[in-house]
Amino acid sequence: MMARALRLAGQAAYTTRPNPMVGCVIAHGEEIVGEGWHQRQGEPHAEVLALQAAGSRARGATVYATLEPCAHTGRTGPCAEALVASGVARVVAAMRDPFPQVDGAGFERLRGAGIAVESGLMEAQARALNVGFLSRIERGRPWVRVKLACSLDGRTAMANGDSKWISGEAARADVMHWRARAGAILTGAGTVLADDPSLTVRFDQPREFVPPLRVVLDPGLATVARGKVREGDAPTLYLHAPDAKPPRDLVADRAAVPVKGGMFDLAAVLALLAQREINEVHVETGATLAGALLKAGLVDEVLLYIAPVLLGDTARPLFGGLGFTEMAQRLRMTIVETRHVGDDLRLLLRPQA
Ligand code: AOF
Ligand code: ZN
Repeated sequence: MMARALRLAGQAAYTTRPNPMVGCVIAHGEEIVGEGWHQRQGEPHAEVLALQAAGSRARGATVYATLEPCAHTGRTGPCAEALVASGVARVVAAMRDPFPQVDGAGFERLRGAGIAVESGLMEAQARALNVGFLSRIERGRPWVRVKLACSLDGRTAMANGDSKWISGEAARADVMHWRARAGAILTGAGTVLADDPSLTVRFDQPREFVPPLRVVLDPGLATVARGKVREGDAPTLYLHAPDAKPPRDLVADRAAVPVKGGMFDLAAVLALLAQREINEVHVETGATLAGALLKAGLVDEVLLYIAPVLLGDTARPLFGGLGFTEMAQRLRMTIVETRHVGDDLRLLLRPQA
């Protein structure tokens, strides 16, 4: 039942942000009497939809929820209240909701009404599902995923900057899904100048898809008047140094971020994005920014497409500025997942702490 609730929750991967994905199944033993998932911010929560489907059959039933039922009145009413009113006998949650307005208050409300409450069933899967939401609430910063495409010899572009194309069409289409689930797509001014990416999501979008925010780190606002990154339906935010002089006619959304030693304070960049309710940041950029994020310990995940081609030893590396000289300095990563995508190999990696 919980596995099913988790699958239902996952259907909203491209539409719920900044809210978490939540699924709910209501059952009597093996018989499911109602189910639902939270599709979009402002729309009913999973439990409410499942209760609606179950109607009077909710009485005496067991509720499987992938997240603690909420206790607050946000854009919608409290789920815990609705569950109490429906007469369900037992609630099994995958995990507590760390959202400050819930954080155990949902469980308390249910227990106070005499409902049996358990939490922790398939918790690891539930946490993985909402890794971005949990990162923002618990750490005050988004989950950072750096996407890179490289050759077999670990190169991302020729010395002259040309990188079109290393990975195949299937890999480039696969990237669209990762962009779509992120709240923001982050790049640097150097990439805007060199590659002129649009950083939009191009695939069969679900109903009412909200395009991710495109974020350009541009200390001197050198790129605000150029680039495909300004075109299309998606919003664009420029982050610049405090002393940058914005052009007088600039209409773009922008914000100043502190600079330390000539480099952006990347932790401050992420804190700013969390304040804007960004759960997952998808980074598509060159070796300099990718390397700086990695060095600062701010990379949670690397999404790496490896193409079976060789670019040679004057081509550019994956992460710049690491400057390691001793084996003891090496940075280890754990391979979380491997998969073939078209002719390429896709790795999901996590830097080790
Ligand atoms: C639930 N069931 O299906 C979801 C929950 O103000 P709102 O309505 O947008 O509420 C958002 C918060 O509610 C969100 O941050 C999270 O803590 C919780 N989400 N809770 O009981 C659901 N989506
Ligand atoms: Zn709720």
